[in-house]
Amino acid sequence: MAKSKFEYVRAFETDDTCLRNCYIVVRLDGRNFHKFAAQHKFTKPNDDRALGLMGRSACSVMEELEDITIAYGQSDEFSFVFKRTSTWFKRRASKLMTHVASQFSSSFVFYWKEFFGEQPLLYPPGFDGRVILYPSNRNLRDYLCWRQADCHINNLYNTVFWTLVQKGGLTTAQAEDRLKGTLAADKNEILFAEFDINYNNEAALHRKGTTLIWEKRDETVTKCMKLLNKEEKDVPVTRSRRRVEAYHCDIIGDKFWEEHPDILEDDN
Ligand code: DGT
Ligand code: MG
Ligand code: MG
Ligand code: MG
Ligand code: MG
Repeated sequence: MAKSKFEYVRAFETDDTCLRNCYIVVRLDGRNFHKFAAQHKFTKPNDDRALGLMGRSACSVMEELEDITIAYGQSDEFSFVFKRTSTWFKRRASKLMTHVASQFSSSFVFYWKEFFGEQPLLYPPGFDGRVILYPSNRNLRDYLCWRQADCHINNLYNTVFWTLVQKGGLTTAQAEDRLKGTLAADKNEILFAEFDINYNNEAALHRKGTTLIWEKRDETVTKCMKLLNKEEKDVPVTRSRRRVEAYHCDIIGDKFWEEHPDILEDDN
């Protein structure tokens, strides 16, 4: 086929193929959600509508795109892990990242009403994306540990901070002062001693974030079958279906990974 004289511009495209054998992680983060949360009156420190919408949008990403085996989200961010053997879009980083970001953003708007009801979406939200490659199972697990530890640190701080303000009557400046230099144990103690709150009893969604994985479920439906003697009979038919399941559990320890051995592929 004849080529136009303009074809040469294609050669300016750079190769951004992700290294083979590596897990490909795409992390999205809400653009300027400090303002977005304030304008949409998110409850502090956690807004379950917003967290639910983030999870629903991430679920849509997993269902619509190929080869994502696990996703983890907290606050205004979500990380998606493509299996290390994925060849989707020839492993081109820009293709994977932009598909994740656009599918997530459009879902966030599409499902807004399911979570916020009549409260209007005031302007179109955006999400940035980045791609990170992890060559070993340990590296990938440590990445997810890092995000869940971040969730824990921020949530413990925010829980004490807003309890001091909302229940303790402190100003935000006073609460900030009070928490300066405190360790995790001090924060737990403030909650327990002064407000009778056991941090471990706070919602798992807030303490642990959201982990999405694929799970096989047996689904039984009743089908009407014609028998050889032309009689009809209702018979149960069981099929195995794959669906995205949400967990709000610890993913730092070994338990979760032992219970879901299919998420990680062998290191060799
Ligand atoms: P960025 O990511 O650099 O464009 O800027 P931000 O403002 O998105 O900053 P980031 O991502 O470090 O922090 C997330 C912000 O989103 C933080 O200000 C708190 C807010 N946010 C996230 N989830 C909730 C929530 O459930 N409730 C409330 N009130 N705020 C939330
Ligand atoms: Mg953000
Ligand atoms: Mg963030
Ligand atoms: Mg096209
Ligand atoms: Mg389950």
